[in-house]
Amino acid sequence: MYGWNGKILRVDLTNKKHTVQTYDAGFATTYIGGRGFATKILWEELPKGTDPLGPENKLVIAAGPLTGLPGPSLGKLVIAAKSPLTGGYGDGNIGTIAAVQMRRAGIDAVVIEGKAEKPVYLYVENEQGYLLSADGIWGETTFETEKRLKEAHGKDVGVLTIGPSGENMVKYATVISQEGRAGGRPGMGAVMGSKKLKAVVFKGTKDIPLADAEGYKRLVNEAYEDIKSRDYYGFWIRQGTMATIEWCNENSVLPTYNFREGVFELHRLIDGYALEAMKVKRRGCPYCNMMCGNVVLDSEGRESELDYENVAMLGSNIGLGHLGKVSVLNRMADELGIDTISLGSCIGFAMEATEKGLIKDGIEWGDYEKAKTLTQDIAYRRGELGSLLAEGVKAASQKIGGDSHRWAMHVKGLEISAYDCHMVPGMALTFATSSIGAHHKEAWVIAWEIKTDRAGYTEAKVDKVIEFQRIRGGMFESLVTCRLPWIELGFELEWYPRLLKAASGMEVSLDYMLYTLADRIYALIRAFWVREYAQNWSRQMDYPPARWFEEPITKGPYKGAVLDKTKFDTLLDMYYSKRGWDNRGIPTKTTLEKLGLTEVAQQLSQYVTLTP
Ligand code: PTT
Ligand code: SF4
Repeated sequence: MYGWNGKILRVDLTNKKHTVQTYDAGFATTYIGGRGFATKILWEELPKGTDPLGPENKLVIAAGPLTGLPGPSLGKLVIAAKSPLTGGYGDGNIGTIAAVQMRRAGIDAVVIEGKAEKPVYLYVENEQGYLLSADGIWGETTFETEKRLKEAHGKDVGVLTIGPSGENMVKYATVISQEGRAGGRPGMGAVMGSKKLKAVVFKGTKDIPLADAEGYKRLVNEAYEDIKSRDYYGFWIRQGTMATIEWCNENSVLPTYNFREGVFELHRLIDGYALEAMKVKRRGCPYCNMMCGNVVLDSEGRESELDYENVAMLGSNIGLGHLGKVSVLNRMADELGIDTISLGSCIGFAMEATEKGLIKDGIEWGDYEKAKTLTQDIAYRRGELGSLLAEGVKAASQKIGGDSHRWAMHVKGLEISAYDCHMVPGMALTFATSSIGAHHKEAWVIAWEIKTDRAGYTEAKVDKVIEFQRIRGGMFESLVTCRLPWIELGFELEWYPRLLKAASGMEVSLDYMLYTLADRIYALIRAFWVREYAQNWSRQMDYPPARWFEEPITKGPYKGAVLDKTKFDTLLDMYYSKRGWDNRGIPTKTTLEKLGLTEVAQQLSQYVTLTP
């Protein structure tokens, strides 16, 4: 095989063993890589009811056939496991030199199971895995851990690490690399912590086998030139994802005061221009020529890498209009290994609960000093409030009661990322149907929606959500390449099958990736959720929070706007029907069989009655 290495490293932490599993071209083309591999492995190998924080859970670190090759924005990885935050399928995507080194180590994925007796880290070099003691780094921040591991193994190694929050199994602990790359929002860091696995270090010296090395090189040179020639390139390099703050505020979708509003009075103090005034450098993922990691010096004089989601959730969403201070919270989240979106949502939730008298001695809107202390408390599960919020907003609302479940901003337990949806039903459908719980990553329809027919509940919106899910959640997450060249600069999707053909020699068409592979992945992930929740599964799992239906926004151009529940239900019905799922959101037997998932249908029917 070319392109794929055809090997997966299996590591058992309990028995301190590793093996190399080979796979063939059939498996490679059926699942491609990344999320495709992860869904297949987790569906087959995790029995229903697996404890996400138990040794039986498996952590899958998976690349795709283009990952790690020189080429535009190809240095990404998927990290997946059963999520401790949602109880369903969880994954995240991270851009890191670890992706390149893993592939150069001769493997395409690592599957880690069991639990170490004492804290360890996994060192992988050229198909071999070594479990080494994490004495001296357990308890350290992600930045310090990566620094020490590079001192020990060389500055070129790739490191994926958790911080104290992962060690303490904070339910939204994430995995960090290179002091500013993060992946695995639904608690992938907590899964590592539960296994007493502090880090995974990759080093490889092998060449990735290419079918047409010369042709691939020519194509990649052309692709890099193409990206640089795009109109938006110059501005992208200046602000990256941070340009979104201004756009969101203008369009009244900037999450503000725990998603009560869509405009923030201090937005100018945290927007892309504020970033430009503070920026000291750029960094990003390997092989990328449109690097978007904008680094500033925060209010404590330390470097912090900013992205839109981080700033919106730790800025406007908690009422903090000071970019230097937001940057401190962001950098703390990276050092401690906590997801910024969930952290901002949890802090905003606590602020609202304080205002409403549901929490005593809580935290006021915009209180920066307390937000800093609370971030530490969450990471170390200290104190009543820190421990409460370490479980995520869904669990916190169940505990504090009152009407807080109406404004606990999550879907399926995963906190909503930074777009207020009082007045964008298509984006609300994105959050509702995202395959890991509320995340924008799979269908960022909001820009298109605002440009076309903002208020409508139309079939076109359902089609757009599915189209984007196929491209972003299916194709990009399986090839495991960065989707931003396509989204931000219009780099055409047709480049990817061409690159894949040159790398692997295989004709894998765009249509195949979008309509067969992606739909198979979505059905399989849905089956995973339904198997877990069984009789407790219902379409209620696919609803956005009550706030967007019940509490109109009170400011800005869309004052008075709320979502319409009946019309939202119509959107959801259309979505199910187009996906070939029944009105509970469960794939029908026919759909599963059509996608080559006959055995999945058989298994699933043990837990729920399948619609023929
Ligand atoms: C992603 C989510 C996002 S999406 C952001 S900012 W974004 C937040 N970043 C965090 C962070 O930083 N530190 C932290 N402690 N927590 C964070 N949580 C949030 O995590 C990221 C870029 C971005 S920046 C985006 S949109 C794109 N995401 C891609 C994706 O998902 N798939 C893909 N094929 N390409 C993508 N390209 C872009 O990558 P999750 P990264 Mg990320 C510091 O992790 O779990 O998927 O959630 O990977 O290397 O940091 O690059 O405005
Ligand atoms: Fe990484 Fe940004 Fe480049 Fe994508 S565009 S590969 S997220 S640096």
